Amino acid sequence: MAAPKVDYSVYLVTDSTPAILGDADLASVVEQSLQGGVTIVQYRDKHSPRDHVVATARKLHQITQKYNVPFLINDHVDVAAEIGCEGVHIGQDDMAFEEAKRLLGEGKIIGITASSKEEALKAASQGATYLGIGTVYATSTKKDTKSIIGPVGVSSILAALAAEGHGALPTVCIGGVNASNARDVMRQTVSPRKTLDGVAVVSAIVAARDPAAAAREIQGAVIGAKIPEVILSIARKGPLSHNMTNLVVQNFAANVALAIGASPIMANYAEEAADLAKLGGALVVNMGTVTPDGLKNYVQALQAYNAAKRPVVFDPVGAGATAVRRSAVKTLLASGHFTLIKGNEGELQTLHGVSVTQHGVDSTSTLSLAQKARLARDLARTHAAVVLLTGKTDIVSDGTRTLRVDNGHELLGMITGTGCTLGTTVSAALAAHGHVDPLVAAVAGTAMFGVAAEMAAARSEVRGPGTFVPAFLDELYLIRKASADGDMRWLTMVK
Ligand code: 3NM
Ligand code: MG
Repeated sequence: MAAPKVDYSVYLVTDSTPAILGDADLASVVEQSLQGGVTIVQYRDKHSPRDHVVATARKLHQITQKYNVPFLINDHVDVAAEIGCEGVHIGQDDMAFEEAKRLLGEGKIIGITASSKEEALKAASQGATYLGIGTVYATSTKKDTKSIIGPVGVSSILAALAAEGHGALPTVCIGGVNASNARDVMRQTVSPRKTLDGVAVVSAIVAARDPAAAAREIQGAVIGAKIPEVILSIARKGPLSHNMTNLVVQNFAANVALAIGASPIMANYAEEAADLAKLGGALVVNMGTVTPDGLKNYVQALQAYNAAKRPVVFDPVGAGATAVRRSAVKTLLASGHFTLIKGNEGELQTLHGVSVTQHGVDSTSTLSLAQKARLARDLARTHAAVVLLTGKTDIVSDGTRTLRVDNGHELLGMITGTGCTLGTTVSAALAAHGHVDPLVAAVAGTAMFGVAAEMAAARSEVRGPGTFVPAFLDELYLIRKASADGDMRWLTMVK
């Protein structure tokens, strides 16, 4: 069996010194940070005696195991071997890679620090599992840091790795990274060839008053920087977006799919679904104009895409509005698995079993942001799906990670089908990138859509909904094109 894929996005390195940890309890800080979304933990302790290191490592490992997060030990390869944790991190002055590998055996993570292209390429060719690249910014946490290389230095190391065939080697950067600059360092090092997988931090989490909140904020910054990868992947693969959608939006949805570089097909006859599912795309089931015959077709198509292991987006339009729709939702959720469920507050409350009065299919909002985040997270867990709760602020959750996207424009609410075409956009993102990370795919599709709306609305020729539509299609297309040309300036608009 292949080793489970490691998520390096929010990499916590611990520090037990009073200057950083203060009088907090390390185990409690680690646990809080895991609740906030830390994805990998390295126990780093340069001062304690060995028996203390062993005892602390065991205790922390028990905690990370509860969260299914890998636990690494800095330097003490023998301790890692003794407690059987997931691996180690070694610096340039520590044990040699081959020796560590021999001590740990197969299947363990061995990360290496690299401060230059030479060190990075050597570690990569030796077989390091990942690289910690630094020191990116000045830090007082580590006294003997070599050189401050900045985001430019990180970029040049990433470029060298990509050029030498190590484009797939995971990388994080380290040194002075915190919740405020994580977004900058990630964005400044984004390239079409190789992007950091995450950031490693010590004081930004260990010394934080609220380690969970710090971890959450860093998570958002890192995921935001992965958006271009998804946009580029849609453009490169041109995936099929198979829409079984309502009569009102078919034309618009097809145009949106084309603008972002996907290949639309509006096919409502489910006999075709098994063939279409083999083409590497994704399905959108939008029940905006549900009929008995339509429902049968949705079920058959859903099952065909499930059988082909291809993504399916569910858009339960007006879910709570009528008895027919409530029953259709039940039938669909019981008939197969949806990769992503997208809806406004009322629709998703209906799915969650809350009875809400919906007037027509338009959205109204009564929940606070925190309540919405909880609703999205709970639904995601119930249906093992990514949930996209749309509204002024969009919320995306996979049950573990919950993020907000604050892009969009009120003109989106003045033309028909923008909710439905967001479903189409996200389906293309899932088709292209869902196998890597469906949450990132959903965030990327949502952000691209919202930013395009803002850019369109800001155009001088746009004076209302009528002029907005063509400008919006243009901006979707221009974002795709700029990204393909390596111009990521639009990313600064992602909120
Ligand atoms: N390694 P903070 S910098 C452990 O450059 C470590 O290799 C570094 O701490 C390197 O996030 C560093 O508090 C400390 O700045 C990073
Ligand atoms: Mg070391």
